[in-house]
Amino acid sequence: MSDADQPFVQEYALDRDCTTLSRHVLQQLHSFSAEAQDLSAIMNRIALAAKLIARRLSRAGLMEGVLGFTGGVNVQGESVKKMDVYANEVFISVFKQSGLVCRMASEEMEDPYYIPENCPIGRYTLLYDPIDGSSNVDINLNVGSIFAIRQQEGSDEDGTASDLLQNGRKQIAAGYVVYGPSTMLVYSIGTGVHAFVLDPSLGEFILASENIRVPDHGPIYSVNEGNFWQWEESIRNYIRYVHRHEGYTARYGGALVGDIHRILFQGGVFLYPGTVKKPEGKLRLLYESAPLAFLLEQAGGRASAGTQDILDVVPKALHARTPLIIGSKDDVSLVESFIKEQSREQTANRQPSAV
Ligand code: P6P
Repeated sequence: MSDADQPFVQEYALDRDCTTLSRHVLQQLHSFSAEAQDLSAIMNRIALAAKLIARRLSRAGLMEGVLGFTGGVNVQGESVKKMDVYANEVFISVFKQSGLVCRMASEEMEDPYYIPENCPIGRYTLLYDPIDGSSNVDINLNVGSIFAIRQQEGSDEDGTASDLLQNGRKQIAAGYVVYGPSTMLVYSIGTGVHAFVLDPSLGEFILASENIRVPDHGPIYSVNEGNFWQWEESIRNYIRYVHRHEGYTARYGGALVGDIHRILFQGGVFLYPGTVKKPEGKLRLLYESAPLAFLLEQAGGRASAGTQDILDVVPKALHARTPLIIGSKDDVSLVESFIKEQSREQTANRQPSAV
């Protein structure tokens, strides 16, 4: 590198190190309006929550009271990990006294949590899964946090949060944090998908990838094949197809965020289908599937519940579940083609045969 290049490289390096999350939001919005500043500040608070969670995860094996179960069961009927509780409280703490978020809906709380001191000013709701994939925490494998931001519509005086029971196109921002070899925050405010890496030496998330595009097709299919015999025949037919055709490879980490992160960068499809016993599937709509669907659509991918886009699904309840087929648009469409084929066959079988 010639001496002449030195200043440019240094300037670029400095500018890159200054491209923090809050600055990037304002750049993306090309605005310093009150709404832009709000969104920038909210993202900054989410980044703080991520840093606090990452710090605890990095020392979990050395500290008392971090790993293992609390002995309680959450609204989902799932055993609660100590890390689930800690992470949930971190998100609440970083938004108190923020004047930003009035209401918080979490996988770990049956009802939304209100922050009254924020409500006259902050009209935003944060929907989040504080630690996704917590079964991985005790074995030091990647876990994640998932978040979505919506405007609060109406006063919600009855506390039913009924305005949250709207489809995912009401989201104004969404993203996830993946706690892996590095901690990465991936987000979108509707202007593309962008990834930041936590630089521990700065204590800041620094821009790493801008305008990420998921490939139209990829080799990965990510699904828990242990559920094979619980699926509809259409999903079993899709799995038989990828087993019998070259160019596919299975990757399943048991933690949604890590599996989605792989597909965002390498292409392919993640599936958590419904089963005959639980047609609604396992994953939650409002704070898992809808935020990830927002991101993948922003990256040129797709997310389907099987017969409709995830972003068009209207939840009947705060903790509603949905089947999820998400990733490269060609691969999501291929899965849907097997579902459509089964539907056609079922319809044909119901037709009275011509005599
Ligand atoms: P299964 C983790 O518990 C989670 O909610 C997601 O992170 C993950 O994709 C899924 O459940 C794994 O579920 O039934 O394959 O263990």
